[in-house]
Amino acid sequence: MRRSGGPGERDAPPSPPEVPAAGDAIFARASGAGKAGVAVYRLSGPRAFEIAEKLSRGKIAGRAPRLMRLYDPLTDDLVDEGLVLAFRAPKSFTGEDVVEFHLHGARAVEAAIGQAVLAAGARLAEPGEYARRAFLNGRLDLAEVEALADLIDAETSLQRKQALGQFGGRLSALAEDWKGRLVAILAALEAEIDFPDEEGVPASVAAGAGPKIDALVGEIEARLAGAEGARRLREGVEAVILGAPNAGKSSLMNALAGADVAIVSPVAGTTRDVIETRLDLGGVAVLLADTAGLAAAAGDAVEAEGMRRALARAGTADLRILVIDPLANENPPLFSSASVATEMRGGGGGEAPELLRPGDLLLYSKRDLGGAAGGAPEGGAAFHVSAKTGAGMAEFLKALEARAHDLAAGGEGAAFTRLRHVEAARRAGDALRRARGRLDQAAELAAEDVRLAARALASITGAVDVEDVLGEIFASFCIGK
Ligand SMILES: Nc1nc2c(ncn2[C@@H]2O[C@H](COP(=O)(O)OP(=O)(O)OP(=O)(O)O)[C@@H](O)[C@H]2O)c(=O)[nH]1
Ligand SMILES: [Mg+2]
Repeated sequence: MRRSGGPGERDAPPSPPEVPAAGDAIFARASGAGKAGVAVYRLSGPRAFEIAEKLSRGKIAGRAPRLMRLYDPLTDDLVDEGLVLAFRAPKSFTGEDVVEFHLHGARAVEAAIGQAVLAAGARLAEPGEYARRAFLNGRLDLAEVEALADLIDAETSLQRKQALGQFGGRLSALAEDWKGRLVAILAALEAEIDFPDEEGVPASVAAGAGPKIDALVGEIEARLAGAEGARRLREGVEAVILGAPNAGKSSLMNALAGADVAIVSPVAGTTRDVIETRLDLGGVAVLLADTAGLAAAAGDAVEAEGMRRALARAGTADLRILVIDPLANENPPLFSSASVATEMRGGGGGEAPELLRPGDLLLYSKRDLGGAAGGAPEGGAAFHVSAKTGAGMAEFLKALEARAHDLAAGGEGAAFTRLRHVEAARRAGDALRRARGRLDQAAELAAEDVRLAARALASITGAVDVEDVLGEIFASFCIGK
């Protein structure tokens, strides 16, 4: 249900990504924005050393850092004093000559150094342009570029480990290995096509290639099975808090976040929008959403829209937390959303998806006020907590963390961390299954399918067929990366 897009989505050809001139020397701040003790600036391009020397008035040489004074070549103003490091091509991040300036992290220095290098002949880098050059110069393949973006974005320990594994070439090595095996199968098939008269060849080729293709399909499928956990780990597990108005949803959200994220009030219908916060639960990022209360009937159009959004989020989330106030009269029977959805449609019939799914959590609230906790949903667990006193919260938090880890299971060491990888692997698997079916009848057709599969796998590392995704991947970087 998460999958989107039919074949029609591919109709519009992607506009060609703008490729900036590769020969320019590009300049940007590599460290984070704002005031800091030290800021790192990078200059990359064939003329990087020459441009840097216009500022340093001295020789830019080896990697050993040198303390240098930098001047604006137009005004002769002293810009700052700092460390200068030189990386000679191809042994640099971009594969080009690179000069790094480690200067004082003042905004005024940033402005001055920028002006000075521009005057000396550099231009400002586009977002992701350093990584793009690293890719084009063969320093990083596409899977590694993506992993670098993930590492920069990593917020939790497991996200960091996942990104580092990928950056270390886990997926690249796998894709290369698979591709190598396909090339060997292809060579055998082509021998059969080129020398059809050799006695006994067809049977032997089919016999030899068949099990090899089967083995590969099996490996690809095994890796695909871990892709969902990997995606959840990378993007964060989506959890949503649901319940009747005033059930204590926002109070729960605030208690979990340890901050006043959402407004809490005794007025039913306080929360109307979806409010999000991020939690780090034992290394798994959880994107927690608080929602508008689900009432049997909406008071006004805004409340109705709030309920619609809550139900929509419930449908797409990885985990639902249903909050029930045991003392309240209005606790809509939410074990199945059918009743809620039906009432929201004004009593109209029709199919509605289940609201709760196996593994979802049920939370009885306001334990400090008394009341009795009810049962647990099928395949899930129930808790009785007080957001006010914290009673029961530790136990609930432990269960929430365990669920989040279950949902992201295998993600840390997974090969396919992005939809792009999954789609390429699926294309390869489909082509191989087709090849398998044609092996006995038409070796030419089977060979063509094996070739398609190899191409699909090659697109993972960016060896072929990637022009249309390049722009998208590099645009996800900010300037200076
Ligand atoms: N005593 C007690 N009161 C609570 C607890 N949790 C929430 N409340 C109170 O219940 C009322 C509703 O709390 P909210 O957290 O705003 O409930 P909600 O489910 O977000 O409500 P809506 O946004 O209106 O749907 C407020 O007056 C809270 O102070 C609790 O654990 N103990
Ligand atoms: Mg609320």
